[in-house]
Amino acid sequence: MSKTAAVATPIERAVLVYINLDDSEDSLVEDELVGLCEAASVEPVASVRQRLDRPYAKTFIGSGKAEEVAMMAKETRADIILFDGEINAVQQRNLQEICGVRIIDRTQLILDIFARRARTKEGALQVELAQLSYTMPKLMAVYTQFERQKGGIGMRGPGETKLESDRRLVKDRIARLKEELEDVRRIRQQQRQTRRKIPFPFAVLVGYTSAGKSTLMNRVAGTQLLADSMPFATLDPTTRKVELPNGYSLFLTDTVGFIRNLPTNLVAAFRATLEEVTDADFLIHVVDLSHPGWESQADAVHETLATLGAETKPCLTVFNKCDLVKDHSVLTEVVAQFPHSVAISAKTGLGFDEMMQKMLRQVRDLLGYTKALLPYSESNLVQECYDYGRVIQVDYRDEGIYLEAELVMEMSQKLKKYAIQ
Ligand SMILES: Nc1nc2c(ncn2[C@@H]2O[C@H](COP(=O)(O)OP(=O)(O)OP(=O)(O)O)[C@@H](O)[C@H]2O)c(=O)[nH]1
Ligand SMILES: [Mg+2]
Repeated sequence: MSKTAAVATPIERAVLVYINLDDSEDSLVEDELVGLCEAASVEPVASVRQRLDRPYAKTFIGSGKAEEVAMMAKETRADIILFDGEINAVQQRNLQEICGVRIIDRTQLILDIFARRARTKEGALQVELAQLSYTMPKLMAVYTQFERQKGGIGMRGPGETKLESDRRLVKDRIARLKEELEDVRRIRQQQRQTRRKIPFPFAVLVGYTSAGKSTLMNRVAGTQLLADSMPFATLDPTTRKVELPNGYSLFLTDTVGFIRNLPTNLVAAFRATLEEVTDADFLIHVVDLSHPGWESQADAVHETLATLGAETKPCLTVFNKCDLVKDHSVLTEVVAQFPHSVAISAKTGLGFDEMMQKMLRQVRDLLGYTKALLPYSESNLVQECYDYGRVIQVDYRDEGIYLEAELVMEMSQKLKKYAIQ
């Protein structure tokens, strides 16, 4: 980190509060939160745990536990208390009163990391919308509470007016951001439509954050995207053409990673970016096989894909970081267990030939093999076939133009009435 960046982002000391029920997940949950802290310049100074199947309405954790956390925060001179869950407005206010320091939840921490990573206008707009949509209900809850006590002593005057105007400001800003993002979306849609004219399928790299998507992209597409062990290194999508064997090509997009328990309004705010996923012809799901929790990470990815309505898309599962997996039988096992999967190392290039062959297979599945006899009056279709696929043979015969080609779906539909066996 550069000196100026270090000065600009003072480290905040935090007491971490875990609430997961399943003790077998303790180290995974802890490692993940600590990783998020590191990415947000937060230094964990102590941690507490209370196993809860559902949070308490008023204080999230039990009131006794809240007192304990408050003591701990005081003893460790913590700046914040960070909860590994989603805290609502009432709980946040009550906890803040008990503990006397700022209360932050996991979503706010993630949003903070996103805000640090946002480099493009689109990224910045999306992060701001997510932050405000997350803050808005909290602000509303506070406001409604004051509203209910209207007329009570101390409840009249500037305090209330300020809340009301703050609420309106936030609302206006949200509306503006949504409009601006709608423009971004339209431009992205146009770009995708233009790309659609190119006769190659589109694939998107999806996966848990830090699975190795950008590292894979850099190796297959020659990009120099930031690949970093910190979570959410990538925020904005990048698309590049990738050459496959036998003259086939593919357009590949690297985009933001997923994490478990992503709030839906956060996913919604990233709609412009995530439409790359819903629009793709197929997905390449990168899994970090060296991670002890890879299975639950893969589940979290499937859940997010379902939220996006992309769970039924064709998918190639790429088990990555195989250079770190000591037991080689694990590799053969997982590949045998998961249909359409391959084991690789994006770092060393291990397994890349096989992965490229699998990508090729997916691409060929998407191109329909067509044999047709076109009337000479439709000879313009021949050129279109060159544009929208791979022409294998053209023969100008007496009875018409004989054509054999592999074509994108729209094009093979167009030739359907001239198709021959
Ligand atoms: N040993 C090993 N490390 C890898 C491999 N692939 C990626 N990494 C490392 O894993 C870390 C995360 O890699 P990225 O490529 O940034 O992962 P990502 O999926 O793009 O992550 P986000 O953009 O944060 O979602 C980096 O430190 C990489 O160097 C691999 O095959 N083997
Ligand atoms: Mg990345």
